[in-house]
Amino acid sequence: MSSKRMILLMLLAPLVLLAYGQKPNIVLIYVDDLGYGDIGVNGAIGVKTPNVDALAARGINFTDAHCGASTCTPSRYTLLTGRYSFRRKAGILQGDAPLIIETDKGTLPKMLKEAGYTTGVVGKWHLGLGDGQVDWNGKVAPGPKEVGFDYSFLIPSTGDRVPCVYLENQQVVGLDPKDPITVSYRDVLDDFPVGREHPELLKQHTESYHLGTVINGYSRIGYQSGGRSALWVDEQFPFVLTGKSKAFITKNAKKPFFLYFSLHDIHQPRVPNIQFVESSSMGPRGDVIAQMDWCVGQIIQTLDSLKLTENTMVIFTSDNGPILDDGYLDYARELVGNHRPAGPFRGTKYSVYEGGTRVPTIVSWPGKVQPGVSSALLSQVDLYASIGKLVSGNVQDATDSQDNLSAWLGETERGREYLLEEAYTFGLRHGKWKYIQAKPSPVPGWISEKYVDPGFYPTAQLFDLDKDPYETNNLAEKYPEVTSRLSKKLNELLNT
Ligand code: NG6
Ligand code: CA
Repeated sequence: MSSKRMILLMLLAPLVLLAYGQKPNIVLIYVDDLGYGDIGVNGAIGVKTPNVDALAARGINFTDAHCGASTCTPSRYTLLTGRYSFRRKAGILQGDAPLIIETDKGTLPKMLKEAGYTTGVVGKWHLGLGDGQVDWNGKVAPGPKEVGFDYSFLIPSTGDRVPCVYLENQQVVGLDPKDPITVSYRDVLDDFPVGREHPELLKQHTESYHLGTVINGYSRIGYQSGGRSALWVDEQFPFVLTGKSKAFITKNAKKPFFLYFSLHDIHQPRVPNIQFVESSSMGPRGDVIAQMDWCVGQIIQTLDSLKLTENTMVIFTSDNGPILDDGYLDYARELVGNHRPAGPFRGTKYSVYEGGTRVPTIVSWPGKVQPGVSSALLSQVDLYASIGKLVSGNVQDATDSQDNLSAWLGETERGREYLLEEAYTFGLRHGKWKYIQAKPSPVPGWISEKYVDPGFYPTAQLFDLDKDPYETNNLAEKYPEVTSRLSKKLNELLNT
C-alpha cells in the first residue's frame, strides 16, 4: 500500500469507529456487603440513596441478579476470571495471603486490555498479593498488574485487616524506609497497641477475632508493625478512593477505559466521615450507605462533566449480601428498624438463601440501554464473556462464563437456565425452583455467632420461588423428581 493511502486510512479510522459506535467505557462500581434492600429503588426505609436511584432511573434495575458467592474473595475471583470459586477452593483471604488469581490464565481486565482498553482498579482488592512471603517494603507482586490492570490503587485486603496502608501500583504509598512494615496473622507484633490488651483505645468494641493491632482507634484482624507514615485514616476512604477513581477517568477520558471501582463501604468497620454521620436513621451502617451513595454521585457527575455519559456503561452491584453484626459493635442490629437489608429475601452474607447472593444490580448506558426493570436470572460469572462479546474481545479460560450480553443490556429477560449459588453449601436455581444441597455438618462457631443462617440442613431443600420468595416451605419431599434432577445437575456441575 502506498504511504499516502496508509495515512488516509489512518486518518479515516476514527471516523469509521464513530459511525459504528465507539467501544464504550466500562465503569464497574462494586459495593461491599450491600444488600438487595439497601437502596431506595429496592425499598430501603432507613436511608436515602438518591444517586443510586437516579442511576436506576436511567438504566435497568435487575431484580434477580447474583454475585458469584455469598462472601467477598470468592465473588471477586469469579467476577474477574469467569470461573466458579469452588474450582479454586477460594475462601475469605487473610491480608498476607498470596494472589489467588492464576497469572497464566485469561481474566476480564486482560481481555479488555487486549481489546484496547486502559484498565484500572481502585479500592478493596482482597484477592491476595505476592506469591507467598510478601515484602511490603518493595514492589508487591504478583498483583493487579499481572491480572491485567494498568493502574491500581488498593486497600490490599479489607478495612478490618492489616496492613492498614494503601498500595499504588503495588507499592505502599508514603512509606518511610526507616520504619518498614511487617505483617503477621500468627505472631503478635506489639509495635502498635493490641485491642485485646487495650480495649480503652477503641472507638468501637469488637468480638475476639478483631482484637489485633489498633490503628486509628479500630482494632483489626492480624498484626502490623511499622509503616506509621503510610497509615490510612478510615474516615477518609470515600474521598481518597473516589478521588483516585475520578482522576483515572479524567486521565483516560479520550480513550476507552475500564474502571473497577471497588468501594470499602459498606464493609466494617463502618466509619462514616463526619459529613455523613446521622444521615440515616440506622446509625453507622445506614450512614455508610449514604456515604456510598455520595461516591456513586461523584462518579456519575464526573462522567457527565466530561461528556462521557452516553458512551459509558456503568454497572453498579455488590460482592455479597448484607450483614448487620459482622464483629464490630456499631449497633446495626439494634437500629435497623423496619428496614430490610436483604429486601424480601431470606438470608444474609455467608448464606445460601437468596439474600446471600441476590444483590442490587443496575446497568446504565444512556446511549444504548433502554431504562426499565428486568427479572432476568443473571450471575456476575457471566460478565467476562458478556463484556467480551460487547467489545469483540478474546475471552480465555472463562470456564463458567456465558455470554448473556442481551440480558445485561435489557434486550431480553431470558438470562441463565441454571444458576449456581456458592456459599458454605451450594444452591442451584432453575426456573422457579431453588434447590439447596443437604449439609448435615454443624454451623461453624464464628458464623453462628453472627445471627446468620447459612442454610445448613440435614436433608435437601427445595423452594418454589414464584410462590415462596422467602424460602420457607421446603418442598423437597413433595417433589422428589425435581429434587433428584437438580441434585444430579448440581453434582455434575461441581464435578466437572
Ligand atoms: C470474616 C470476618 C468478618 C469479615 C469477613 C470478610 C471473622 C470472625 N470474621 O472472616 O469480620 O472481615 O471475614 O468480609 O474473622 S468480606 O466481605 O470481605 O467477605
Ligand atoms: Ca463483602
